[in-house]
Amino acid sequence: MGIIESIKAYEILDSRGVPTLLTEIVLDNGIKGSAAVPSGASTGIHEALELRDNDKKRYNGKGVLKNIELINSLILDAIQGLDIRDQKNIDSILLRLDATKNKSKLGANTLLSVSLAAANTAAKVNNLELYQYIGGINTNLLPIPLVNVINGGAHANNNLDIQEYMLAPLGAKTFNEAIRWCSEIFFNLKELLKSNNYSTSVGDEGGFASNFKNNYEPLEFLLKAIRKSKLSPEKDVRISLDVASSEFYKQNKYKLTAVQKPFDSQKMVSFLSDIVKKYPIFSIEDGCAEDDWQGWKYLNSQLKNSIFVVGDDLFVTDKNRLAKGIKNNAANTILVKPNQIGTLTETLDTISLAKENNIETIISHRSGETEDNFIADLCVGTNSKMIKTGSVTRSERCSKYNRLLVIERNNN
Ligand code: 2PG
Ligand code: MG
Repeated sequence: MGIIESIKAYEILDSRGVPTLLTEIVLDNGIKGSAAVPSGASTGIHEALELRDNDKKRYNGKGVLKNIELINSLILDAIQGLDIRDQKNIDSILLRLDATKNKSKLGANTLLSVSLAAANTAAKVNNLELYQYIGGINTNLLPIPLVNVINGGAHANNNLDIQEYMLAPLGAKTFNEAIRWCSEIFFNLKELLKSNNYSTSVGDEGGFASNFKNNYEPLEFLLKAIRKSKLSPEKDVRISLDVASSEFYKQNKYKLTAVQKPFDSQKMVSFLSDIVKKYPIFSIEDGCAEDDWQGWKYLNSQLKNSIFVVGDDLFVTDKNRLAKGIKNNAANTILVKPNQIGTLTETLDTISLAKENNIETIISHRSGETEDNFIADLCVGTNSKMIKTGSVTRSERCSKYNRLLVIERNNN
């Protein structure tokens, strides 16, 4: 047994220096568990809301003291005395306390910090690794990491429209080998950028944030870096993109900076299909904007047989939006970010719906992260085929990769 006795919440900093929540649950038997929550930059308009203080005198209004107050009073009163192993009950109480459609009363950040801390604490009570607690005994699949080595869009101060250029080491025999390949490619890429007098400073997710001639040039650099690492850009390592196109969708058109005339949906899909023809692409995320359902249908019809067509802003980890996507054949893969929806139960429900409908799942970090590595366990615990958690540099990204390395090692 383990009964919730108290909760402590702290205002800590995320990887961008912005406040976020660290919440710790303490049980009557002295066992404690905690979780810290991340925060996005290219957030979808349908995401659950983050609650912040809006007190301009502190942290530019981004403080989370209000959230801490809510946790210490309203939330503690409602869940004190409950069995920590009853995650569904705890989450449904949190949802009832909020009772808004987009979690605007208590904040998805507030709810998620409590929800994930509860799961971490319950795993300890059960003497289980977190991924085993989440998924049971049939959880031994290590994911393909999608490693973001070139940053653009809202994550960098450069001229790239496409937000993320990632390595997808699909040919690696182990997770360990996948990470080694990506690290070696990262350093070869750095050499190539340096020798071309390109900047090697990095963006929010630890990938290089240089300026490039156009949106294609990073793909050429990646091909060179993969080959320089004695790997095949077809069989061993392919390329994944997060276009994050909602960011440049204005008045029903895609306004890429490099292109004079904005694209309509059809042209946007042709632009992406052309990239898939010319380069070894593994997946494309948010190729169309969050409400361009016609664009998505066309995109998926063109590309679903050759690559993973991934919905992030489109689905926002919401099972209702995913259901609409399934009905409309809008994508074959969903990006899963627990803080887009607010509780672990809702996240797991969305993953279940995806699995029942043969939609692949990619568990994902946010661009503002902490050292918390819950998503690594969530990925293994749900047998998700892929994880997206940034570059192989910056500790808030590596903490997820490092946790997966440990899980793999302990299972062999
Ligand atoms: C994305 C994420 C993570 P952000 O768009 O997929 O890479 O970015 O957290 O800024 O929304
Ligand atoms: Mg995205």
